[in-house]
Amino acid sequence: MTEDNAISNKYDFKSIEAKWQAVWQDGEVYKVTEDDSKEKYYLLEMFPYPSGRIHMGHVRNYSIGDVVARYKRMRGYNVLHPMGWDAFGLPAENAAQKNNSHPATWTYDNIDYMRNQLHQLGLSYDWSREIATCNPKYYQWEQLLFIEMYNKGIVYEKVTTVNWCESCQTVLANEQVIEGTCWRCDEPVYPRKMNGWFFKITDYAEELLRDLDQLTGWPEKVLTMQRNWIGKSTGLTCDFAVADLDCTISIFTTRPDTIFGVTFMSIAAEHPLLDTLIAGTDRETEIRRFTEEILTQKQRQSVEVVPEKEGIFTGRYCINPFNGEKLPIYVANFVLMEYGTGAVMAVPAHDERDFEFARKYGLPVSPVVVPEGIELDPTTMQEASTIPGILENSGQFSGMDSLAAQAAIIQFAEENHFGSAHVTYRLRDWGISRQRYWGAPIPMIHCDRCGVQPVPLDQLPVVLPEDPEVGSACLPLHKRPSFIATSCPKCGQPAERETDTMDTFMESSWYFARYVCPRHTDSPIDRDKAAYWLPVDQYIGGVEHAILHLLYSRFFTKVLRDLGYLDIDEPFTNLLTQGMVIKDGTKMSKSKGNVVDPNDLIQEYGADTVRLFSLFAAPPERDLEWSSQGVEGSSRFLNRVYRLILACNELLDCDPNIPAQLSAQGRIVHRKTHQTIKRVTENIEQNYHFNTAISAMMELFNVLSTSVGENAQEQVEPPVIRQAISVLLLLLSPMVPHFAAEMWEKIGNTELIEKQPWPEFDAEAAQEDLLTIVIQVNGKVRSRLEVPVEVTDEFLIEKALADENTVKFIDGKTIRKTIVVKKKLVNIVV
Ligand code: ANZ
Ligand code: ZN
Repeated sequence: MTEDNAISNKYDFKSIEAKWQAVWQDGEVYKVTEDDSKEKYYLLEMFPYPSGRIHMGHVRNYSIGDVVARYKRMRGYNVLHPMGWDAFGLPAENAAQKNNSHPATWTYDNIDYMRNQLHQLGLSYDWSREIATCNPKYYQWEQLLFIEMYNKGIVYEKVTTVNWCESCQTVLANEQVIEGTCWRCDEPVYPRKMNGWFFKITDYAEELLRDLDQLTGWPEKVLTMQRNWIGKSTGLTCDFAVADLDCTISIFTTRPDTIFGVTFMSIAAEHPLLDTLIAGTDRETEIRRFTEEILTQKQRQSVEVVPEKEGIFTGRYCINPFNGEKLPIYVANFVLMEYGTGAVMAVPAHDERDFEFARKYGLPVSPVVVPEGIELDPTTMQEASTIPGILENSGQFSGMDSLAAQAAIIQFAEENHFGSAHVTYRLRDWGISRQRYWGAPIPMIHCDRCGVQPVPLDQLPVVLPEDPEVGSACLPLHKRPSFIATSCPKCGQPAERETDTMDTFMESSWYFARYVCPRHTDSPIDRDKAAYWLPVDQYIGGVEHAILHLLYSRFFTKVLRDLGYLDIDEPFTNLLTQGMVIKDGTKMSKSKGNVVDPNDLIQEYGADTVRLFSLFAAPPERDLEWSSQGVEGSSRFLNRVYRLILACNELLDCDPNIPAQLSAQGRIVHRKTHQTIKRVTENIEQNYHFNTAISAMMELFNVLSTSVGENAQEQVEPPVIRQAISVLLLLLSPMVPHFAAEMWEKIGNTELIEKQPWPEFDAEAAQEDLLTIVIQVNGKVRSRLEVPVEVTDEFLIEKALADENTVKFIDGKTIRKTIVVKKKLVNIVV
């Protein structure tokens, strides 16, 4: 092959991609405004953290989103497709410290670099809406919302025991503690007492749970994770009178059906009644020593690490109100004061923790819920029996099914006024205080005289000081005297600013709403624009955000609704969680050292090839296994389409009308064209299975390539070829937009391909011609089959073997051979 040939054999992706990116940008092709004449479609991908460079996970996420955005535009929707930066966070501080620069510099440099990378991918964003959450023009609204929430009682301050990561010097939400270690640095996390700000997300627990039922466009597994995170359970709180004292201890249980199996009671070391129980008794000193030990142990223990169960008898007893039994009261290290009532009715026969405790301290085990077909012998039981069954030794409830008994026992307690049904949630209030520098300052002021005061609204934003003070650019706010000093908005006397910054999950909890009016200066959200655009119709992102980010966004949506900004209950109608990009079976990540840099790929193959590969290699929800052959293959396909179009360019200059009568091959191409439109459309509409859509387009290409040029077997009418190629380009255009735009222009179109409607398929044209195939068994005609003209041998054999008549004549014998004569017969030899 000569040099010249080699060049014309491949399309020049570099200049083509640059050309179309400029056309889109200069023409503001993807800029949108509200337009009541069209149906809106809001497509959103999770915005990236500006870590430095985009990775294959981003490429995948954004390629998927871009196909949907471009497809919906061609279907006539007014598509909002914005992009921005989740720009606050710890990595900026770490990097700044390492490079002796400022987090803001690092962040904005990264944003510039990554914006350029996204540009090179040809993603169809409305860039006029770009936001960076570290910009005061963004977080000023977050501060305003914080104050409005404070005024409404959704924000409060309290001293709590928090999860403290020493190495990150920060408080972590429970969700950020993974098996006792920090989600970011893997170091152990310890409890610590601290003042902090909280959102009352628990006020919304029931609604957050209930509205999951509306989210029919979310994956079932994400709904389940949300449900479990909220963790609703209905139980019983019940009062047990203390013997010889005039007081009662209230317990909380989720298993009221086991109430006749209680053999002792355990209370938390911090339980307020403990003093009353032991005051003046001879065991007082010993018990106090023990509880102090538990409490210090708790302080030192890394969170979520389960200690050995320990307890001590208080010397007191209480009375089970159901059967009058006298039960010893213990202090136990595994009973939490923060949960339920801080006291537990212990049922060793049916609760693991109680069983362990009872065996250790020689307390009785008394089974009352007997699963069918199982015998529970209290002396030989090796573990608690936690499954449902039939009640025994349970007074008037004996013989009842344990589930039914729960309701009956709660009702009995309520009727007799010693207990009541009690709903609890696993969900805790959201602690949003962070002691880090690179975040939005919490807009509050502490005054010695007037207490805590919100910053007056006309003094917002409270700007994060970006000038470095003494030494370090990342000094937290509590070490910056010039930031702290202010005056009280109420009494005017010197006061101090709050120095905590907000959890960076805050910014991402409402950014989707800010995109509808990113430059709006009167309020955080323009109500009219929000009413037009929201909710987001399709949200796309990684499953790692399936719990927290989505829960917080849902919470914020409800809060924004209650503050009067929105009139929706849920932010995201449909959710797609894409799989990971993996290489040799492990997740692609810097720490694994198996990263493929999309930049290198774009340089070598062009953006369209990279996009096509990431769409073709797997359906979106599955993991995508990286393969360099796959990338090569995608590149080869595009070049083959390119050469085919060049080869038949002259044919395309013809009357576009399809003649009524077509040649045999013309009919095949025409049919395939319409079948492909149908398949691609269905694949996109039903479940975004772009991989099968691309396969369908490849099939169309294969039929076309046997119909034109030197290899053509039969002459095909030019209008049929012209239509097939146009359709192929239109269907390809959401996936490989630069390539399709260029080819579209090359075949003589003057209007942008982006402005074309999605092709309609003609059902009649897509209809298969049917053929009658003869089926023989051992050479004798036994049956006939009606099948489409275009079928594979495998399909024919499969059909033949399933045919009733054939089966009769095969008569269970072993099949030795099958012979197919194309379009005529199948012979089965037995
Ligand atoms: C009796 C019982 C019998 C229980 C049984 C369980 C099984 P979840 O389901 O996680 O909400 N509990 C209550 N308050 C506690 C506290 N402050 N610290 C430690 N444990 C506490 O857990 C509820 C169950 O945890 C309650 O139901 C109680 O033990 C225990 F076969 O009561 B159960
Ligand atoms: Zn004051």
